[in-house]
Amino acid sequence: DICWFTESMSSGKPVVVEPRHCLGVVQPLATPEKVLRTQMPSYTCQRRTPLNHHNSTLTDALEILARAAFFQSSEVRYLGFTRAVSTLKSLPFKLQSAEEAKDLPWCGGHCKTVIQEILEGGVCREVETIKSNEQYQAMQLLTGIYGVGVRTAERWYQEGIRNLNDLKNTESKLTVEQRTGLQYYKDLQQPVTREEAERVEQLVKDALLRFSPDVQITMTGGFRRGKLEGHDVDFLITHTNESALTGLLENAINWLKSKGLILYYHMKKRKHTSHAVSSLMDGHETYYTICALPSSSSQNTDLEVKPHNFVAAEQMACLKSQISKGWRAVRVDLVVTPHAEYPYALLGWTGSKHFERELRRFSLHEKKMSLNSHGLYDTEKRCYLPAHSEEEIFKHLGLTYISPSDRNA
Ligand code: DCT
Ligand code: MG
Repeated sequence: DICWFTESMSSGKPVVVEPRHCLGVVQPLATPEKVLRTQMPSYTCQRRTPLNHHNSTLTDALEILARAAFFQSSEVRYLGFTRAVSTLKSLPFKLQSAEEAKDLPWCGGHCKTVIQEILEGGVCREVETIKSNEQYQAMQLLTGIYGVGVRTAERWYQEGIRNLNDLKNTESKLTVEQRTGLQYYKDLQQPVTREEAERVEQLVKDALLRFSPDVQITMTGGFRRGKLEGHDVDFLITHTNESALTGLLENAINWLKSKGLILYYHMKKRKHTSHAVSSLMDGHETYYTICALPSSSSQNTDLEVKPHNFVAAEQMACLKSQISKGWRAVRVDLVVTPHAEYPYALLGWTGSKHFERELRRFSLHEKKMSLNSHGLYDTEKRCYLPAHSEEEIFKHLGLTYISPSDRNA
């Protein structure tokens, strides 16, 4: 029922529910909350998931279980917990009891037990045990290094590596990407603020417009969804004239490099994946970079004038160090897309990751269509469905349009 969320969530108020006639008997009036719970659609892309929601104690705990499952490469459990998290994030009220959870998609079984423990006692023992587990802590730390995935972190852990100091002796064995990740570790751990993202946008625009005055540049990822902070800044670049895109990003990157604004980059251009094997990450020309973002002129005075007792001491030290060196390292991803694919690329790079995953699962299982950041392929009619906007893509899929700020699944 795609209408499920439209009235109720936009107003933030529960819907008025009419009595139902069933087998000739008038059923008692269900509470609006119960209707919302029992009728919640199962796919994330069929409902709104705002940035701020009502169940963060539960979602924080379940996200730890999801991460632990991810570290153990247990995809089924990872997806199970992630789907439960996403359900709770789109619930427009605070869940009161585990009994209520049983009506919600993906919130039964193991998740229900976790929800019950937290709602009744404030904490979940399993989650607390994971948080204090040495391997979990090491995996969290090591996968936080740019260029280090779960498999590498797992191998390092087995070799006895527990922290960044342990890695110093093995530096020769690291890839260039990992060495760079280690070198800028502190800066890259600091969340990028919206203000910093906007200054990065200015740098990227200055560089690109130098080579092509009509190029179109859009900030995507978490910032497009309204997040105030992110782990990086993502940009999508296109031009109505496709030939203007040839070599454009390379020129812009070289220019930024010559100004000392690029600390590291690598480019990936994967082959255009066939729609029969729809992959998560697609084949657009993508530059993964680390930029040196110059400190803003106001930053220095800000730090002296404003009381910063809400900032942790370590964070404060990092901020001070960034100011004294005059810049901070920021992860920036730049993606080039042909204009005809732009709406699909925009939808794909806006995220969230889980929203994208669900959109693709819905397309394939419910509509027999294969979706990726290049297009939408109808496997029954055997044709591609062009689109001029994100709205049109939702329409092709028979889904109500969901704005970026409601894709925070
Ligand atoms: N993406 C995806 N699948 C992946 C990785 C990324 O669909 N495996 C898409 C969705 C989000 C977008 O690319 C940008 O990725 P991130 O920067 O990793 O995510 P984000 O939502 O922008 O998170 P953050 O705010 O922390 O940068
Ligand atoms: Mg991002």
